[in-house]
Amino acid sequence: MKKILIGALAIAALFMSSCGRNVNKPVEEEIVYSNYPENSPVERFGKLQVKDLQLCDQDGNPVQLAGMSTMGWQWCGECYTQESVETLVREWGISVLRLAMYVEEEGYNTDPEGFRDRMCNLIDICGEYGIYCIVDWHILTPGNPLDPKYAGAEDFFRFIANKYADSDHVIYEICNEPNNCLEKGDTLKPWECTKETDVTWDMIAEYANTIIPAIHNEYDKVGAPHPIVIVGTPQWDQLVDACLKEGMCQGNGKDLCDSLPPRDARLQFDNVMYAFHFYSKEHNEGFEKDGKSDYYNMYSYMYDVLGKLPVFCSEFGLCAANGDGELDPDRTDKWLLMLSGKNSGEQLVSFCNWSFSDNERSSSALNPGACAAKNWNDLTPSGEYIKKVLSVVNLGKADSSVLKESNVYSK
Ligand code: IDC
Repeated sequence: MKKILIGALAIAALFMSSCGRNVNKPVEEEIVYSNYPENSPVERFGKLQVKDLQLCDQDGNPVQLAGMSTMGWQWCGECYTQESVETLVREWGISVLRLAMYVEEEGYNTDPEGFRDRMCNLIDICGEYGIYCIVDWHILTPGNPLDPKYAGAEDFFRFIANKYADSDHVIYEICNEPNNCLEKGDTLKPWECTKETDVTWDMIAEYANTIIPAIHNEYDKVGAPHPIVIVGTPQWDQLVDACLKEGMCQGNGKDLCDSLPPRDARLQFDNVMYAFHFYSKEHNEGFEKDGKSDYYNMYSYMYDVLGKLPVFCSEFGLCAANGDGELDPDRTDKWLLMLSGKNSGEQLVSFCNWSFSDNERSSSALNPGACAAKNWNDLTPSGEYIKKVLSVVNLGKADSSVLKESNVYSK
């Protein structure tokens, strides 16, 4: 979706109609025609930017995007079509779709060109409906973005940035969930990590300091403002403020994290945001462990972080981090209310729900078989909840069954 400047055309027309006489009425405002649909999110907000802590529209007003994340296209590719995106826009009211492109896990590395084409196709569909999309380089195992398995990142991002530098709706997420797992178990216990190493903020920063300039370079070539780039943070996007602390704080050791000396290792680029992911059944106010009740309170941690860094919540689920099991809507309310400004920075944090898919896990918004049947509203309990949330946040519809004020987290 390109923007066409018609200011120049308007001047030419004035000259012609005045038969070459000097036209002394200057064209005061450059008229910009955008072919994003009228009243669509991108048409209204334009090119996004980060000001201080806040994601803002082109004019500097705060913006909160809310939408869905895809699952892996290699597993449920039939869920992502022109028709499903249209339903998500028109009936669910999403303003952003995260395009999760796994790199390992049978993803991009098996067919780089095929996956890249699919990415472009989905970017184009999002543009056609005037919603933002997130180009997610979805690394998972190994969890180090510098791993040789991810060596294709720079070429991939150069290609996308070159193609879309003059489009306003493309956001970049340069690495999903950095984490310490290098290798997963065999087929008997595929979820078990068999080899670990520390993946620190400094390693992520080294990666970001290569990829972000590569993206920016393509935008600079056409004189376009730099796009929003979301950067992953250690421990599956949970140690969000690692760039403000010396050393590595791992696990849920609150005392350890709090005692690390402060530093400023933020990335030195405009329009950078830090990724945060939560799964409410697991990441919440903490729970008892070994008889102790002072376990890590993620709410309290993020409440503070949101006053320090611009954050984008590109993934969250109502269930546990394995994407399955019991849902916790009340605790999800608590998180989403915090993201909607009830935090120390009064920051409006954009979010995407995991996931728009129809597999058998409880995090899927659709029931198994829904995508093959093109039944885009065959909702699971998670899907029902999130569809209501989106209508409250994006469409401003009152629905007291979600985002209950009684669930506000207060410090
Ligand atoms: C999970 C999928 C699952 C797939 C697995 C691949 O739900 O079907 O087998 O990935 O290893 C994340 C990750 C995301 C996970 C999701 C749910 O970003 O890739 O998807 N999750 O476990 N972080 C926390 C949870």
